[in-house]
Amino acid sequence: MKLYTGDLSPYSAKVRMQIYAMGIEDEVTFDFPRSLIVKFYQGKLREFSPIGRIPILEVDDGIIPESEVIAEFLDETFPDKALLGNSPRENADIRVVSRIADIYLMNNIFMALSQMNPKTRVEATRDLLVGQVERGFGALEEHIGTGDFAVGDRLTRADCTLVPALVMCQSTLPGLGATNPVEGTTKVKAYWEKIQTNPHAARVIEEMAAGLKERLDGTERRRFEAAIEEAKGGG
Ligand SMILES: N[C@@H](CCC(=O)N[C@@H](CS)C(=O)NCC(=O)O)C(=O)O
Repeated sequence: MKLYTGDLSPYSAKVRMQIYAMGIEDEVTFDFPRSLIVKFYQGKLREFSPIGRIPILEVDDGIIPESEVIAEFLDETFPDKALLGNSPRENADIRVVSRIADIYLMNNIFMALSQMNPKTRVEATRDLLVGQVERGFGALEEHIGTGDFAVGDRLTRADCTLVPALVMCQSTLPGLGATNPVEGTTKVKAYWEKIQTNPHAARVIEEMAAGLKERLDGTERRRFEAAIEEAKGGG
């Protein structure tokens, strides 16, 4: 199996964290070949995967898009290592936290990225999206557990989705002129302080930081330009 993934991509980080925590790195290789890098930055990834977004899991008979679907697939493929709970009820709690992180935090933050530049910002759009993120935090504060992990007493898929989402909140909300909503919470704040010491969480946090650095210092752009040049040369 091959996972097409990017360091900075929180949806990719979510699946990578799951793979690390399941201990299945021997089963899945990580890649983002030049041909796909070119398509990704030219907005043509949908020629490879109709949804046109990463992560994408390539399996023997085709591709699987969407981080949550890939996550379920990995759990079902390696059931003895699945990052779910001990009962249907606990699984429901895990899925609720994962959905809050995915849909109400990450999705709104992604849309709000278009409002980062104060010169072109539409305040009403920014307010709407930041408001939705804050509302998501209100729900998260109610649903998250009080132990070392988001749900229950071990690392689950709830943590794998939540950690990259919280990284995104930390790195983008100040740029939108908003306070990171983590600061206004009690349980989420305590969780965030603890989970960063977990080795699988720490690993994806570091990878995302490396990805952000590469974006800011131009390394990512240069890699893309080199990939285009090589593609033109047919090399
Ligand atoms: N719902 C998708 C979202 C994936 C997503 O938005 N990925 C971003 C990178 S983190 C992407 O590929 N964006 C490219 C685009 O929007 O064209 C998932 O869970 O996998």
